[in-house]
This record gives sequence, structure tokens and C-alpha cells, in this order.
Amino acid sequence: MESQRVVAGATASWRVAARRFALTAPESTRGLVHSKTWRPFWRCLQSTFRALILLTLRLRLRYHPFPTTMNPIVPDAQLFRANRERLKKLMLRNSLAVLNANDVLPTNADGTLPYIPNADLFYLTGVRQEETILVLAPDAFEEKHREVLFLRQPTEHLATWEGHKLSREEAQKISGVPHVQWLSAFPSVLHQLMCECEHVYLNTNEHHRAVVEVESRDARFIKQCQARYPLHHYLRLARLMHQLRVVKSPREIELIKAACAVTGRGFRRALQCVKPGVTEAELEAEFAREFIRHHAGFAYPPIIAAGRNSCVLHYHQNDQVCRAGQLVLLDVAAGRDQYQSDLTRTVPVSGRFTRRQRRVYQAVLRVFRQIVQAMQPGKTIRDLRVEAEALIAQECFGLGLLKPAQLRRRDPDNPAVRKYFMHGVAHPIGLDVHDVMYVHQHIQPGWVLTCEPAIYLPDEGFGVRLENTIHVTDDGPVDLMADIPIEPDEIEDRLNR
Ligand SMILES: [Mn+2]
Repeated sequence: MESQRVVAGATASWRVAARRFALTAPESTRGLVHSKTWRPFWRCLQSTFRALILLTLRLRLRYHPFPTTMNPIVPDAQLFRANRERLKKLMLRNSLAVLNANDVLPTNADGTLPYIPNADLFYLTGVRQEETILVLAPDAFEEKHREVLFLRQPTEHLATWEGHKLSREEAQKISGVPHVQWLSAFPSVLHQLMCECEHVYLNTNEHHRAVVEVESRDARFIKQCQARYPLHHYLRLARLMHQLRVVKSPREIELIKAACAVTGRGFRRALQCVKPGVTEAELEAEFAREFIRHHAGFAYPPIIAAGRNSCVLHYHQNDQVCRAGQLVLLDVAAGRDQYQSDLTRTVPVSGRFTRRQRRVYQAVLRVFRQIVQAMQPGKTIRDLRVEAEALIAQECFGLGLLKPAQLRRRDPDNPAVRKYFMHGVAHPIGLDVHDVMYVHQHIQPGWVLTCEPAIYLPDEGFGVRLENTIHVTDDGPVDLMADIPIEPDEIEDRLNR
């Protein structure tokens, strides 16, 4: 919006300049630069150029242009409007839902962590600005109360210190929410709606692995709301959000694909630098360069783990030297426009796998392919894990790691294979890397899952994990990272170019 205003302003001053030019055209061109008549013209020309430069910068920053070779899709109001419609269909009659933005989290002194928008609020509005509130009341008496977005009111002071804040028109354009108000209007609108409605959906973090030690904005709001209106029927919005978010629409798939494409670029770039003596940090920097250039970021803290470090599941130190003969595990992927991807490759630092490394690599790759094929609607994530454990146990037998007796002794809660493969084989991914779902849910078409089998051999100084982002469809699984090298020959070829 602002950039359009800049253009409009520039065009207007250009017109004034042109008119002045027409009036003074007969004058000799000799005195052009110095003449008083011409000065306004030059000034206008200058400001037009300045406006054009600003416009270019602003477009680059705000609208994330993408090279034409990559998918140019960006999330838009159509997506968020459709998401709200899907949610409203699940809400009880005469109900209200309120969603709050995440807090800006403090660090030390006056520092703050980089802002992470609330995924549910983004899913329903596309707005990534702090302090935003969304209210949905599909059956509200007043039409203007059925969908309302509340924003922090922009001020000169905020503009100077923090930069641009959304205008009401901009928020309306991004989200498609018809009514956008400043936060100061929220208490009275809320009170009116609370007096009308019976059921209230509020948001909590119900991710099955979430460890929440700080109180979120939503959690504070729940306390305030229940204290002020204790007799309403309160419901869990998370139950509905999980149900919706786990099934991705075609538009969301395009967005995840765009993130996968940036991940592929980063991996190919990092491969060019893998050689004995390179540090894990230098490889991380190669990924970062490629991601940032393409308006993306790390989807999660990258794991760049050489040698034995590859057996540390959440290794984030990334500061060791990669040595000849070692493998380096790269669990690094990009997130873009809030949509995430997840990739792991394990590559030989010297450019060639040893025989043993290659055997283990191919064992993991076989399991990877079988589990991708096993990603069919109707199964649960747990089913996939059980299948993966059985396959990896067989491979471990082939590799001389497990004995036949260990294979026969079946303890479903603690199979012998967990010594070499101790984590899950799949998780949903989307707005969050470990996206929301309920563990008992059956996989449906539209789910996007990672497939990440591994074999860890700390005693031998290496582990191998391979991971891609997979789209489950009616016609079978589609590997959204099928173009990213995974065959050991191709990895070696690239390393030796
Ligand atoms: Mn993963």
C-alpha cells in the first residue's frame, strides 16, 4: 500500500514537472541546470528516481520476489479466507473464537528473540505482526462482528524505531478479513460478543511434545476471559486447529514446495564446499547464504555433524572440523513464508564412502524408500515407526549389528533395534516443523510428512540419516524433494566435480 502511495506521489510530481516543462520549453537549453525555472524540474526528477529506488527496495523486502526458475507463489487472502471458512464449519452454533499473536520474547537486558508469529493466527489471517488478535463469531448479530482483526495502531514513534506497522487496509488485503480495528476497540467488541454467545473457543498449545514453561498471550487471555465471564462454555480451539492444519490444501503444498526448492539450493551449494578441513560452521554458512538470498531462513536450528557428532540427535554445536574419512550429517532445511521443509543428508567428507559407510548408507536408503511407499492414507505415524523398526532391524542383521536371537525376541516397547535407531521415522510438517496433529489420527491425503530412517553407530564413529519431505495423496506418496541428490553415486559425483 505504502509503495503504491509512493508511486502515486511520484507520478503526481512528475505531472507537475511535465506541465512546468511545457510552459518553459522554448527557453534555451544552455541555462538548463542553473536556471531557477528548471530547478523544480530537476528536483522532481531526483525525487522520482529516489521514489523508484525506494519502491524497488520495498518490493524486494515486502513481496519476496522469487527468481522465475522457482515457484513464485506467495500466500494470499484467498488461502486465509478459505482456512477461516473451514474453521467456521467446525465451530458450534452461536460460538466465538479468539486467537492472540505470540509474545515478543525477552532475552537479556533489553534484548528480544527474533519474532516468531503464531502459526494458528497466521493460518487464519496471514498476519505476522505482534499483538494482533483475531475474533471469529460466525453467528454474531452484527455483521461487522463476525470476523474482526485487531491491530496495534501505527504511530510515528513505532515507525521510527521498529519500522512499518500494518495499516487497516493492508491487513484487510493480506487476510481478507472485512473488518479491521485498532486494539483499543477490542474490549468493547469482546464484551458485546460475550454477551451474545454461548460457546467460546480459546487457543492452547496441545502439541504432544510441547514443553511450555512461559505463559503465552493466549494463556493470559484465557485467564482474564474466564475470570470476567466464568459461566460461558469454554472449548479447545486447538482440537479444531490440529484437525485443519494437518491436511494441507493444494496452495499450501505449493508453499511447502517453494521451501523445499530453497533447501535443495542450499544443499547443492554446501556440497561444493565439503572437503577435509572444512568446519561444520563453514557448511552452515553456505546454507545460510543460499537461504537468506532466497528470502528464506532455517526451518529449525541446523545440525551439521561430522564423524561421531552425527550420532548426537540434537547436535547444534556445528563448530568442529570435518576430517578425511568421516561422514558429515547435514540436517538442514529452509522455511519460507512461514511454511517449513525438512531434509537430512549424510555425505563423505573425502568425496568417497568407505565400503562400510556405503553399506550402512544403502541400508538406510532402502528403508527410506520402503517407508516413503508405506505412507498411505489410513495408517498412523506409529504404524510407520513399527514398520521402520522392523525394516531397520533386518538391515542391522545384514550389517552384523543384531543377532538372529535379538531379532526373534520381540519387545514392542523396547525392540533391540532402538540401540541403533531410537527416534520416530515421520512427523507432519507445515507451518511448524513438527506440525500439529493428534498421535492417534490416521494419515489422510493432504498430509505432509517427513521420512527419516537412520542407523547410528557411535562405536564406528558415524551415523547415517536420510530425510525428505513427502506429500501423501490419493494416488500415493509424492516426494517433494525427489530432485535433491540422495543416491550415493550421485552424491560422490557431485563431491568430486
Ligand atoms: Mn525431521
